[in-house]
This record gives sequence, C-alpha cells and structure tokens, in this order.
Amino acid sequence: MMARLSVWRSPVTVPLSWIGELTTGVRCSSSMPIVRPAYSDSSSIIRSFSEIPGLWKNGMANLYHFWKLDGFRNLHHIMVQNFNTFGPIYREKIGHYESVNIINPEDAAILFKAEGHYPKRLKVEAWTLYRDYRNRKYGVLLKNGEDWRSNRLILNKEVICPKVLGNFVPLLEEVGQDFVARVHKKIKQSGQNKWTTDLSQELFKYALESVSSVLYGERLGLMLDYIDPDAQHFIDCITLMFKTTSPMLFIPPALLRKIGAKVWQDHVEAWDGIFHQADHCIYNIYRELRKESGTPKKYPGVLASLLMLDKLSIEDIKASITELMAGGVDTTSITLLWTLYELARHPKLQDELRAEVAAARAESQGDMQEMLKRIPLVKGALKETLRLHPVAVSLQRYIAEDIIIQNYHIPAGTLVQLGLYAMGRDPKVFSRPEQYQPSRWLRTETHYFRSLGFGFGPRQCLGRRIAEAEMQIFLIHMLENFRVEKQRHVEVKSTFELILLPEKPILLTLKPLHGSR
Ligand code: HCD
Repeated sequence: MMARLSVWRSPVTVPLSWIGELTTGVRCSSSMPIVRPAYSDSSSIIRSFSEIPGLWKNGMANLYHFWKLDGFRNLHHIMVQNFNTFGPIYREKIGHYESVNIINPEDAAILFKAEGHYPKRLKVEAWTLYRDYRNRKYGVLLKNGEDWRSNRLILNKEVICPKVLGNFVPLLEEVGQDFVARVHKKIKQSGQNKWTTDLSQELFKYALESVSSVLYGERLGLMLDYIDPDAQHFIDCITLMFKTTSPMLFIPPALLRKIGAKVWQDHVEAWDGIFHQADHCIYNIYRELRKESGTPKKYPGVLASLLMLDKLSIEDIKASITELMAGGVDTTSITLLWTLYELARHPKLQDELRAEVAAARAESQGDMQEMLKRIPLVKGALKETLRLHPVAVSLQRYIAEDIIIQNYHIPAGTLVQLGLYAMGRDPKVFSRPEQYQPSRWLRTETHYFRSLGFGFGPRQCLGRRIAEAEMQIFLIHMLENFRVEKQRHVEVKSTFELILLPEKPILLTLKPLHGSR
C-alpha cells in the first residue's frame, strides 16, 4: 500500500504542448489502486469518499443557506470560506449541484491527469436546454465524447494552433489602433486633455470588434460613434445570458421552464438575441463566399477558413463560431478592465511595462508579431490579473478514473472542481498573494499548475490564443499612448454572474503621453 501511495502522490508531469497530444495516448491507464485502509502508517490511511468534510448531505437545506448568504453572487467568497473551514478538500451539495472541491496545484495535477480521453466539465444545463428547446446544435463548448473530440481537433488547427496566430495579429492590430484613435478623440472632445470614464462599454466594443474581425475577417465598425444597434443589443444579451445562468446552476432550468419562471424567460430572450446576431454575421460571410471564386488573397477569417476546409457540417461550424463570438466579449474586456485598474494603482509598474513595450517596439521595427515575443512583463501582468481576477471561479472535470487526493478516495464519475479564485489568493500557493506582481511570473519559482486562467489540456479555452493576442496588443497600444490613473483608493471586489465581474463601475482617467494631437 505504501508503495502504491507514493506513486499517486509523486508530482505528475503533464506535457504542456498538448495540441498534437490529443491523438496520442499519453493518458495513463485506469488501473486504480485498491482502496482499503492501510494501517502501517496513520498519515497514509486512505479515507473513503463519505469521510470528505463538507456539507453534502442535504442539498435543499444547503441551497437555502446559500441563498441566505447571497451565494448566487458570492460563490467565490463562499468557496474561499469553505477552504478555510474544511481544509484543502471539501465535498458540497447545493440544490442539485454536487462536487468535490480542491485548492492545491499538486492536487490539480492529479485531477487533470484523470480527465480521460474525453474531458468533461460541468454541464451548464441552462445552455444545453436552450439549444434543445430551439433545436440548435451544440458547439464544441457543449459537446462531449467523440463528437466533441473530432470537432475540437479540426477547430484547434484553425483557432488555437500557433501557425494561425500570425493571421490574427494584423487584424487585431488594426482594431487596437482604432481604439487608440477613439480615445484620443474623446480626450480632445473633453477639452481637459484627459478622459475620465467607466471604460467597460468601450472595452465590450473593442472585444467584440476584435473577435469578429478574427472570426469573419471583416470589421463591424464598433469603434465609430454610431454603432449598429443590433451589435449593442448583442453585447447586452451576453451580459444578461451570463447573469441569468448562475441561479440555474443550482435550480434545474427544466423546472424553472415548467413553472414559467422569469429567469428562464430572460435567458431564452438573451440567447435568442445572441443567435440572431451571430446568424446574421455568419450568413453574410457564407453568401459572400458563394459569390466569390478561387482562393482569396488575404486571410479570410476563421469562419470562411472552416467553410472552405469542408470538414465540419455547416451547422457544427455555426454552433462553434457562435460560442466563440459570445464567449469573446465579456471575458477579455473584463480582464482588460481589471488590468488597467491594477496599472492605475501601480504607477511605477505601469512605467516599467511602458519601457518594456518601447524597447520591444525598437527591437522589432514595429513588427507586431515580433513585438509579442519581447514583452514578458506585459504577459506576466495578464497572468497576474487572471490570478487575482479570474474569469472562471473554478475549473471542473468529471473524473474518468478513481483518484486519491489528500488521502481521500474519489470514485470515477465524480465532479471535481479546482477553486481557481481561491487558489490565486492562497498564501500557501502564492507568496504575498494580495500584491499585484507581474514579475512573479518571470522568476524561476515554480509555476507548476498555477497559471490556469484558460483551463488546462485538450479541453482548455479554445479562444485562448485569440484572447491572449487581443489583450497583449491592446495593452501595447494603450501603454504607448496613455497614462492610466484612478480617482481614490477604493478597493473593487468581484461579483459572481457566472463569470466574475467587478461589483461596481471602475472609473479610470486616461491622459495622453505626448501632448495633444
Ligand atoms: C461557472 O460553478 C461556475 O469561458 C460554475 C462552474 C462553471 C462551469 C463552466 C464555466 C463557468 C463556471 C464560467 C464560464 C465559463 C464556463 C465554461 C465556458 C465559459 C468558463 C466556472 C466561458 C466564459 C465561455 C462562455 C462561452 C459561451 C458564452 C458560449
């Protein structure tokens, strides 16, 4: 038993270059250790699943308690509290939502090693029920099993493979330049040589413009003064869609639908708005593609590439493109807003980043793709933002095999969640976690299973490369043009609306670096 245990507890090395790995069988076999208590050493007794601490016996009572604590908006704080109360592993059942929760990077390694060939995260029933209700196909976000795998492999090549990144950069650079020009214009209009505002609406538009230009190879024109009302409606629908999802994590949406609950109705309306706009964009590209003959001269965007590749059905392509478009707005824009907020709070750091960008610009003669290789501190800043302000409060998998974590046996099929928000703020995992220190990502200290803002492995965020390039290019342009400042020292907390958001508006002031234009 001792020998077996040491095998389980030894550090797991999982290759990070996973893209090609999908086809190779690197996952270990499911020969699982026999679970019986070992009495040779009391510290290594393997305890049973039912001995895991936590509140998991009465889902309904826990749901009531959770609701009393305003848990629908405080999930992240409640998780931190639970780890404080129960230790590094706890079991929980809220309503019909059952999980085992972990916080340590070493345990995360065990979890992801057991994700199996077809990694499966929590099923967001509200999202699948909407698609069933409206007779729409699932995209790669909601698919599972072989259907997921075959779609994901094809999408990887067009969306996340380093080779295609070069195609995205010039498109994203153009949007970045337009954003800067828009801010300069706003500063001029103000007549005060500065612009103080809640940037979130502007950032939503930047993010939608960016992801659309990559997906469709075309601009929507959202950096202009008068924007398409349908695009604005799309943005509003995404926020509403996320907000209405969170209660339905705990209360079955099928039940809410049966009783005609308002959250379900709002949710349907939100997705209808999202699909309406995405269908419109997709149809335009599809029509243009049928008119044109021969191969296009310039990169035509992800959608057209997928259509020409002809490996996925049109319905499958539409479903995944819609998910990418909807997933690419609030996620990146909020991460950028948090980053600007942190830079405003740390003026010296802001200058350091600016210096790094200036040096990178000089060394690469303005070639953006070259520049992106020379900005480690800017990349560290984005990692640091996602550590303190992750988009996703947790990462989860239904494990494909039995595992042992913190000496507890967890059977295959269990939903195991890594508390990403809690991990990012745990002093046992990050030294001085409360401090925003991008340089911690440069140092040689271990980053083992610590940078998980986009998830892990073959099921990680498909939009990751687009998001990263989009955010890096944004920061480059902003740092080169403006100083970011903030009003007073007010600490802004997060609120949970399926993704984590700032609980209140963040007011920032942008000042031009080089006189007025
Ligand atoms: C929310 O307890 C909290 O990239 C739940 C567990 C959970 C499951 C799935 C996660 C979700 C959380 C947060 C938002 C995520 C989602 C999977 C994909 C989604 C992380 C952590 C997101 C934002 C893409 C959304 C795309 C959609 C709009 C089509």
